[in-house]
Parts: sequence; C-alpha cells; structure tokens
Amino acid sequence: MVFGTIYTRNPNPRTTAILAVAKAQGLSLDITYHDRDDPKSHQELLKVNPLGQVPVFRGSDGYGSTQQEYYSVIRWMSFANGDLLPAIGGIILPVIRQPIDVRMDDQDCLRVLRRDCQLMEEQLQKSRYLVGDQLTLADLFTVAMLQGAYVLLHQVLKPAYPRLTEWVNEVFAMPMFQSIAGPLHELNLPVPALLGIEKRPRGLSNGSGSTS
Ligand SMILES: N[C@@H](CCC(=O)N[C@@H](CS)C(=O)NCC(=O)O)C(=O)O
Repeated sequence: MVFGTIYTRNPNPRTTAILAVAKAQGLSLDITYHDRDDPKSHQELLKVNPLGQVPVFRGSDGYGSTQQEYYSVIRWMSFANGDLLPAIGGIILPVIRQPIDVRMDDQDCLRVLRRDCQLMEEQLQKSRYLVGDQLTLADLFTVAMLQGAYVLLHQVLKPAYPRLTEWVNEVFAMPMFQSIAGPLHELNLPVPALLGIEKRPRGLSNGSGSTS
C-alpha cells in the first residue's frame, strides 16, 4: 500500500532525506514533481500548499483526528519559525538597529510578510484558532513571532488583516501569555513601505494583500 504522496521539485534538498528514509524503511511513496515555471503545475502545488513551497506530504490512509491536529500544529509552528519570523526580522531588525546575520531585502521581506498574513487571515476566517476551534501551541508560538511586527508595523497590519489582528489581541489578552510577553505596545518609528507593483508572489494565487 502506498504510504502517501510527496509533492516536491527535482532536485530539492529538503526532500532528499525524506526519500532516503522512506526507501530504507520500505515505505512506498508517490512522488509528484512540480515546476514553478509551469503555471499549471504551480497551481496544482498551491492546492496542497498555498505558500507554494515544497516538500509537502499527504498521507494516503488519512490520520486520526488527534494526529492530524498534531501535524497541523507542527506545520503552523514551522511556518511561523521558518517563513514568518525571518521576514519580520528582515524588516524590523534594521529599524531597531539590531544585528542581523544575513542582511535581507526589506521589499522581499514585506512581500513575504503580506503573503503570510493573508494566509493566516484566511485560515482565521475559517476557524477560531489556527488549528480548529481550540487554542493550541501554534497560536501562542505564532502570536509571539508576530509581536515585533505589530509593535512596529501596526499601521499597515491592523487595517489590512482585521481577523488576524483580532486573534493577536485575543491571545495577548490571555494572562498566561501576557505575563510573559508583556502588553502589546505600538511604536511609531519610520518603517519601510512596500513600493511599486508587487512581483507575482510564489505563494497564494490571489496576491498577498494590497501594496501600501
Ligand atoms: N518550512 C518549510 C519551508 C519549505 C521551503 O521553503 N521550501 C523551498 C524549497 S527548499 C520552497 O519551496 N521555496 C519556494 C520556491 O522555491 O518557490 C519546510 O521546512 O518544509
């Protein structure tokens, strides 16, 4: 029986170890290769991952609901850690004159931040929290990642992502969170703005919010 499907590109460094372990374990995997330069192929990938990133794994026999929730929590935390926070850091660390290991282009970071906020906005319109209607670690972790963005970019984020903002405020209102994170201050420092026409984002097909 096929264990599941891996959606990836060829080659892709994040996929190599997965395929090696699957092979060593005798697990049969379907592999679907996507081409980011082929719009049809890219649209298919967006159906399984709205960020347009690979690899994506989809199990063929489904998960028990508890396991599915567990993987969804991990997926959101990985998104916050690997995608969202580097974009936020690339924008705000230079503003607050903190060191950054690899200097990033603030326009690219703003585009990624917009895309990621749009993704969360859409999810939070479907469910009260990131994973269903119960608070999970994914909410606490992701809101913590967003704190700096809301402190410095609140003028952009609040009108553009109302549901996201409501959820951030709800988590910040929780005493167990606020006792560690402190209150959500708003600073009005000069911050970079997204300029010009947005490049086609690799993720969400319907754009990443309006430019500012
Ligand atoms: N946090 C994700 C990140 C996945 C990721 O960024 N994948 C890269 C390829 S290694 C990607 O698809 N980037 C978008 C692109 O290449 O268009 C993970 O660890 O799986």
